[in-house]
Amino acid sequence: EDPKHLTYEYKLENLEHSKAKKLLEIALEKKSNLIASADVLTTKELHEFAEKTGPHIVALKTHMDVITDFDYDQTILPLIDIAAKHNFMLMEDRKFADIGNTQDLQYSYGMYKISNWADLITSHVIGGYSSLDYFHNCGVIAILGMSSEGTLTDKNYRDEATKIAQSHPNIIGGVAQNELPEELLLFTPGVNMETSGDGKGQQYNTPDHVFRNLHTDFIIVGRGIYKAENPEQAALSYKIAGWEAYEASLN
Ligand code: S5P
Repeated sequence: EDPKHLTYEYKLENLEHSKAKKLLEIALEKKSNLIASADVLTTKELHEFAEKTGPHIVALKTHMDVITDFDYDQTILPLIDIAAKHNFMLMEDRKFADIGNTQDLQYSYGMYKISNWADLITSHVIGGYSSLDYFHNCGVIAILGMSSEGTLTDKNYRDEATKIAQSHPNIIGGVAQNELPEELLLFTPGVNMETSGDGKGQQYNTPDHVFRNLHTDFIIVGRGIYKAENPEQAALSYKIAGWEAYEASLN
């Protein structure tokens, strides 16, 4: 009988994109499916958070546009070194949502120069298939379904967006709250072991729920880690919970 959840080994063999392979290799090596969301406001906090959580995560997800003292050399260059030291990937949660030409500019220019350093980026697919053509040298994670209350990503939208994600060679997976076709990696935010919401529309599930019911591949955890009293310990707890939930979902 086929296991319900496909293994990381199977996906590593079957997926083509180098960034998808790299992510799966790190997952197997670290026994981790945890992506920590570093939604902090200063360069110092970002670097400290990356150092503390680095050993336990496969990727660090950022919103660089909330870093109040952002400076390319001060913020990005040390972060690249920390990522190399602890072997995790950098994922900029930019959620592009424009025409191809504008996304091309936003990806490579401005202060953030995302294309220089991000291994993974998030993008809406609202602009259609060819709006995604300019994201070279990174793995694109399509926003297919959102975790927030009242989101407009209804079934029809998700189905159409998923078709684009399946057919576009730059896309390695999707952010969603539902199961995806096996050729797409599934990234699930809205994960917290302590609480079911944040009073601002966010809706949380446990690691166990998202592996068992959605067959997710990677959990994305923000406040559950960076707001914890001991973020390093919290990262380790989510890493262990995520890996155990993955293993349990194979049976
Ligand atoms: O549907 C989504 C998609 C994303 S990428 N819901 C989300 O919450 N996210 C992001 O995941 C969000 O922008 C934030 O950075 C993180 C969740 O953070 P938390 O503090 O609620 O765990």
